[in-house]
Amino acid sequence: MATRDLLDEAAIAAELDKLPSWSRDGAEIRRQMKAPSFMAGIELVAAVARAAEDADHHPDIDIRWRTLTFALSTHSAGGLTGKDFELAQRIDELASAHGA
Ligand code: H2B
Repeated sequence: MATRDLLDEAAIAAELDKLPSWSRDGAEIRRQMKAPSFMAGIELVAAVARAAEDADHHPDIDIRWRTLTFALSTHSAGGLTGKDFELAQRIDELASAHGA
């Protein structure tokens, strides 16, 4: 299980290498995706919300019709931790399962 300890730059770069759909923006990582329909996007957001509750780690979510943007940062630590990369990986799996 990932911790909420801040990762150093080398560790962040190594994690990002494993998640090519995500980009770094300062203290957060972000992925934008397009769902097949508005309702498919909403269902994907609901699945991500359940995963976030299970992980006790919550993304910022922006919904614009079919375009979804997820941003992850560990607010309590003030930056990126293993929790962010663990949830990013789970969001990738859910996105694939929802056709996004
Ligand atoms: N989500 C995110 N992204 N960052 C946090 O620091 C955080 C969270 N803290 N979800 C959690 C909940 C914390 O409030 C609980 C008490 O563990």
